[in-house]
Amino acid sequence: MFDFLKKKLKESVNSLKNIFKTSLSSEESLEGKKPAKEIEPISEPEKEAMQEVKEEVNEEIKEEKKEEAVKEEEQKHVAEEVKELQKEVEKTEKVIEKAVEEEDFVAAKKLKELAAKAKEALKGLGAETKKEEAVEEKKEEPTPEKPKEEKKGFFGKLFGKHGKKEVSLSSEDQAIASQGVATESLRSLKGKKIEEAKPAEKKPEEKKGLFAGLFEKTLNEEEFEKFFANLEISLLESNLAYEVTQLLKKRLKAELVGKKIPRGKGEEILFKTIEDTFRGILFEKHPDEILKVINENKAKGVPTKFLFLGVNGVGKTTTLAKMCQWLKDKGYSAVISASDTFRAASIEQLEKHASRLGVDVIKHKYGGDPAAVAFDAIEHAKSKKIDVVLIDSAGRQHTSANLMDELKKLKRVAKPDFSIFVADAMTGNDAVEQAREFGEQIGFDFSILGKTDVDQKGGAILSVSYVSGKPIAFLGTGQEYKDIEPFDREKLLKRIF
Ligand SMILES: Nc1nc2c(ncn2[C@@H]2O[C@H](COP(=O)(O)OP(=O)(O)O)[C@@H](O)[C@H]2O)c(=O)[nH]1
Ligand SMILES: [Mg+2]
Repeated sequence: MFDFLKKKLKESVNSLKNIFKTSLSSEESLEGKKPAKEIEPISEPEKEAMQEVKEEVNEEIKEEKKEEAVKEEEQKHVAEEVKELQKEVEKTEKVIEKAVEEEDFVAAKKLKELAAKAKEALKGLGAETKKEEAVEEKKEEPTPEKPKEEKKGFFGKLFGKHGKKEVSLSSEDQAIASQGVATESLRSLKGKKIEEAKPAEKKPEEKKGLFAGLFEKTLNEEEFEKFFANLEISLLESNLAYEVTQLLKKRLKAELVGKKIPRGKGEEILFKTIEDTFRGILFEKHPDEILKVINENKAKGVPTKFLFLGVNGVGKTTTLAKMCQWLKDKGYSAVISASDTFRAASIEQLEKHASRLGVDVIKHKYGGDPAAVAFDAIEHAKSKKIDVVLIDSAGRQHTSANLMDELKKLKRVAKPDFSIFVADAMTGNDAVEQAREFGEQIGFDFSILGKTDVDQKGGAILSVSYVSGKPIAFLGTGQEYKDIEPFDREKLLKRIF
């Protein structure tokens, strides 16, 4: 019943992701990568490895009898550059951390610039971007050992001692590199053959904090408005009432604007806020509360009266019949009041239901006074000790003053224990408008939303109780008597989230 809404929410999540994407990375998406805090710093073994690479690279140059003296010269400088690189890691880290503290966009801008530099340098290293294929073997070289799990992290892969491999960086590594590690020093390593990572000892404590906060993002008001404008259209298309969209806007704004949102958390915050808001606007009427009243009345020897209200064709009569079955299953006796004296064949329709359900119908002529029919049905119930009176009513447009007056009279005379507003979930915002109108003019105790089995959008269910301020007791889920289920908020939310 929420297929449409779910699709729309997913789209809005993607649009939120895009906002992050454009701010964090110039061309490559960093999306889906681990949060910065999980990125490894340089461990001691890695530092040693960096040192070793100097000798090994030099060795290699000699072995291969490099003809170009310039290149040989460059190779000799690797060691110094590695040391330089270390310093720059620390320096860059501080700069970015400071920038993040001060203002996220400054940091983001910085990241962007550095990312561009890093990518350029990495291109020279023949870096691969596939995350999982961290190390790609060169055909002409001996097959090295399989890369081990621990060989994570930028430096671990860049500098290591076993296996002669071309460096291949995962996207995660590129992300790290793009945070400033790849600088001019890194650039100077272009074209060099670098050894694969030595398996670094895991030092979890060092993993934390080094780049913490780098992936944070702060949405400004303008970005939020742009994002929400699209989400709002989706929500309205899903039949959510305008009031609900505005409530969501307020809540989302409070959660997203001006707050530091760690990478990958935007989606979570978005969904959680929407879910919490939906939870807050869905009021349940537990069936036990209804049964309690019936039992209390029964103890007093009086019938419990249910009045079914709603516009034409929403499913009042069908819902009344379903409720009759539900109550009968619980052991209560019932009588039906054919108080829709307006619609052609309405009395016959009720008689059919009644005979199938094995209950009596109290009826008058067509065009008769609905309140008088209800009066008779109640008297009948009293004299026959029947537990429940189910009062049907005529549905015309909710805007019809005549109908509303007639219903007011019916309610005055019948004095129902429960006035039930029946709506067709499929009609979306119309259902919400009807709930508002019936609520204001007649007043009701709870709603039953029918045809939820054929409603793809779900917005009416989410909006009716909020707009009317009255709980939902049941959902109609089909055309059979059994197709009615107590409204369960959490179950419903699980279908969306
Ligand atoms: N699919 C589906 N159809 C329903 C449901 N409830 C009612 N209907 C159908 O809606 C139509 C109108 O129902 P009816 O009870 O006559 O509406 P009323 O004019 O409000 O009394 C009938 O064809 C019903 O079978 C439901 O929960 N699911
Ligand atoms: Mg009817």
